[in-house]
Amino acid sequence: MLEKRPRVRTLVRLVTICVLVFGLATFVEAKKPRKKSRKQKETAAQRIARQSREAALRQAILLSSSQANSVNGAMDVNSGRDFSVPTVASNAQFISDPEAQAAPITPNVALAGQIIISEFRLQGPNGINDEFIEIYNASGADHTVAAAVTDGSGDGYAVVPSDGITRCVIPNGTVIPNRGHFLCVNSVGYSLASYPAGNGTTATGDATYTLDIPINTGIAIFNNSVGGANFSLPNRLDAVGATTEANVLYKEGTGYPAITLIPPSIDMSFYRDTCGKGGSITALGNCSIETPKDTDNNAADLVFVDTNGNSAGAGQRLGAPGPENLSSPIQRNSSIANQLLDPCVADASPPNRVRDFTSDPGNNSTFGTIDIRRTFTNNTGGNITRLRFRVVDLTTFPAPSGIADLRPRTSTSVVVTVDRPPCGSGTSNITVNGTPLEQPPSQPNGGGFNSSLSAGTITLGTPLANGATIDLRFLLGIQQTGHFKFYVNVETLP
Ligand SMILES: [Ca+2]
Ligand SMILES: [Ca+2]
Ligand SMILES: [Ca+2]
Repeated sequence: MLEKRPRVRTLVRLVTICVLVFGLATFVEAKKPRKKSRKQKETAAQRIARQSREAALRQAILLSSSQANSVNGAMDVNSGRDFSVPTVASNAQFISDPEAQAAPITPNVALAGQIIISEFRLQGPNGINDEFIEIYNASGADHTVAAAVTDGSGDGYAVVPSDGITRCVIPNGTVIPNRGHFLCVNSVGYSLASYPAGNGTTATGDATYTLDIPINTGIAIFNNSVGGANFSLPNRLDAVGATTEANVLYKEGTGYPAITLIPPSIDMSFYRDTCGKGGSITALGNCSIETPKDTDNNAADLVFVDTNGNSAGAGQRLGAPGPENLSSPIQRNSSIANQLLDPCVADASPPNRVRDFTSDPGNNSTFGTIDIRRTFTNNTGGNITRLRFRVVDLTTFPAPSGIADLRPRTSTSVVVTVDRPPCGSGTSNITVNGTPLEQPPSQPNGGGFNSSLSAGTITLGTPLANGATIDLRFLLGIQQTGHFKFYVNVETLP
């Protein structure tokens, strides 16, 4: 169970050196344009996929970071870069090709690494059947499922553990949006069906099964559902398995560290690193990626979290499962700009950041809170009907001395006085909306890695129009002072 860390620092040290930089990442790859002749060899579908990848690469993450020894953070331009996506030479500007867009798209079978297992667990507080397997479209474009081998009966891509018995099939014709998800759950025990997803929907399974998958068992996704010899390495799209999994077809590399201790009711998950630090609590500085990491080495790619910060043999850090399905919001870091709530004031000063020293142990804030406020702008080109933020990197439990132990908390709206440009010409009062911590899973210790916080005022009925802004706050309880970081991915609908 989570334990409070000894209070070894003096109150003087409460004047923590917390530096937060909330930087929008705008990554622009500035290589020279490719020669025209090479482009002309692409099929229409390949060109669309390439353009989508290029657009995605230009969008980068944002979030916040801390710098180890500075007191005043500055606006930092960060770029999340996904090394798992094939690098494509990019023109500086996205140039649409009407002919290509208009051409009929023939479904293409996914290649290895394009449709991957992005998160899973094989046990939960509801018992051995409290399982889910989340699939992610990493292809760089919307993907229409098209099995490589068919037998005419329910064809699609199969999710299969190492017993060889198919648990879920993603049916042919299913469209998984670019960076979208498909969720496979064990309907006997799955306990996270009410975790928020899209507009009025929750994280229910897109497909279900009922046969238990034992803990540490390897799981693969294949480009067909025919089975037998067709469940082979050439037909494998991705796999995740523990070091104890004997069948190498169902893991990548030597496997993730096997879970050796399973405390009762552990609300755990393995998810693919989406920051590039492997779930490190102490590594400061910017994230190097913003999409799920897949280097075909489970041990390096997967991060273990649970809501009590247990040490179960596979890594220890406070965090939460976050199952996503076809209806869930999609990461759009590049389309949502952010800036200081009050650009006339430094980012570490009120109202952009407020440090409250009031001890509130009951709310995971023994040493008070920090409250980070930002203004977000919708640059997607259309209405946003859902907006939430997923924690991809932070300092939290169990943080060593000198590193802050932060607990993302539910916040409610507050009225704040701001200056705003033209600076010094008068102030105004604005409402800064809260961001509730999304549950379940129950997070009695506060949020952590992979937790999500929602901008609840943005809905189908009250969307955020293109070009419109919303002022939001992120409330973080402090259980130990020190240097900190806090990075999130932005997820939206549509
Ligand atoms: Ca199980
Ligand atoms: Ca892989
Ligand atoms: Ca997830």
